[in-house]
Amino acid sequence: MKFGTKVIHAGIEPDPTSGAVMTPIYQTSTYAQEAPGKHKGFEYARTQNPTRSVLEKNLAALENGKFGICFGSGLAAMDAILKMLEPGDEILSVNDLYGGSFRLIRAIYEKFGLKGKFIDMTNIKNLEKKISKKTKLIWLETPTNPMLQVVDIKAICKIAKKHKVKVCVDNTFASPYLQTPLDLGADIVTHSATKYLGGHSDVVHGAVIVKDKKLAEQLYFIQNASGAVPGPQDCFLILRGIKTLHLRVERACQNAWKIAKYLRRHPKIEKVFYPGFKDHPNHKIAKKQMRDFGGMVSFDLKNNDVKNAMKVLSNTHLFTLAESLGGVESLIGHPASMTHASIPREERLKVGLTDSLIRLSVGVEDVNDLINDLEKALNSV
Ligand code: P1T
Repeated sequence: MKFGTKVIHAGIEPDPTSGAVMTPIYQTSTYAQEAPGKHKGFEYARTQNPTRSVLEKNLAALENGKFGICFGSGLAAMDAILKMLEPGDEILSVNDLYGGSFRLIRAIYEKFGLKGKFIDMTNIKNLEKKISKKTKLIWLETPTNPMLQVVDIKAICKIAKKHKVKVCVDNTFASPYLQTPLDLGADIVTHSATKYLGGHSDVVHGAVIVKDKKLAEQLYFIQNASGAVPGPQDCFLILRGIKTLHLRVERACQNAWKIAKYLRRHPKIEKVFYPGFKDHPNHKIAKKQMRDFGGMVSFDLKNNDVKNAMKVLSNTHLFTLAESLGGVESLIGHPASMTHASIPREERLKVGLTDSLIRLSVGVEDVNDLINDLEKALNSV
């Protein structure tokens, strides 16, 4: 099955009890048993839910994995992955990542004896230097949030395998339409399904996808034992969003390209971060491992002028000033005060995340209207 067919059909059959073509929302917390232990595979809705099961199968197919495991948010999904580790274990992570992911490692898991090290993995030598006997997990985001660095998943997995270290890729920014890390050797893929998978900014949800049965068993165990599960209506919304994933992401990529090129020509702009540009430092690897360059664009104004950045952020009308990304509507954000406020300033500055950086999540509107909107906002500077 090709991707555009999988999004609509993989794991999805008409409902066995009614023939409903769309997966019903099984809004129930429990299931009748004929006799103790004699049931239809569903006992209690934290453990299993038919709406969630369909979504889990669909997600597994999209990522070319075997098992999907759903959670109440992207961070709940990450939390479950980290719970597979033991005190004393070390996580090597990319040094540019979503602020909440950084915070989960630093402010929660370090208390329980895990150690997080955040390094520049665009240079593979850094990884080879830092990997040790204690390293048990490599955490990748690619493209990264918000600097849009791209790391070489295949090369990193090769090193990780040599050291028997698991690799998890947060595939939120790319979506499985643009990139399937399990095909490149990753052990685990995770998503904030709140973003491109859901696609309509109306649900918070997380997912993990793996190929390996043992890993899946551990994750299903944690899903049930810790209980951070999504409700059936949220699963329904993600299933519905996924049906147009390929169409939405394709258009977002086209729009983002045009906007990135427009911004780059603009005299008030110092730098545009977009992996599609030939002179982006990771362009070659992005071209190799992704099917297109994504719908996210970041940029900095001349002289890193914070006051001017605030003017731009306050003067768009189609681009809504808001956290999040990956919806049909375009959003504009200020990572330093919004999505990445939990990362210490000196850490942010090391990766180029200045106080004036602006991040765009480009939606699927008419691109000329979007460019006009940015033009007007830039005129306010
Ligand atoms: O918000 P939640 O569904 O819990 O997902 C967390 C998360 C995980 N991974 C990445 C790469 C993310 O970008 C996010 C959430 N990010 C935003 C809300 C944002 O605006 O960047």
